[in-house]
Amino acid sequence: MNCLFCRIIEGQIPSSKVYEDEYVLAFRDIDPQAPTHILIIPKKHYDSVLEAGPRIIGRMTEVAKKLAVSEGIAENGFRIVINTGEEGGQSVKHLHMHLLGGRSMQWPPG
Ligand code: DGP
Repeated sequence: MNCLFCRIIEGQIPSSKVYEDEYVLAFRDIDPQAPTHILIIPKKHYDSVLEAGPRIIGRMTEVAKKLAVSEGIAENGFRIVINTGEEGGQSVKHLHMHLLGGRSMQWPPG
């Protein structure tokens, strides 16, 4: 299996897991861009959000919301990001949602 995040799902690469169910895995980003930086990924491989349907996107979003509360970033605010494609800054070709919080965010993003 060539996909990095599929290997994390299979346990072949260690990760700091914060949530797991039948469909979704969430773990801390190896290169955090904020005090809380969690990646939420589907267990089924999709190259990007372009391939994924509303059910899995909805599940991932619900997990992100729950984690925002449990991480203590819901009240002050947080950001959910899905980088897509080259110009979107997607470096890992397995759909993932970034949950970022714990600091003030800038807009527009770089
Ligand atoms: P993106 O640039 O949107 O494709 O985000 C990919 C993210 O994945 C990036 O923030 C760094 C993170 N990442 C890359 N390799 C690993 C890894 O082996 N473990 C973990 N936990 N995160 C990783």
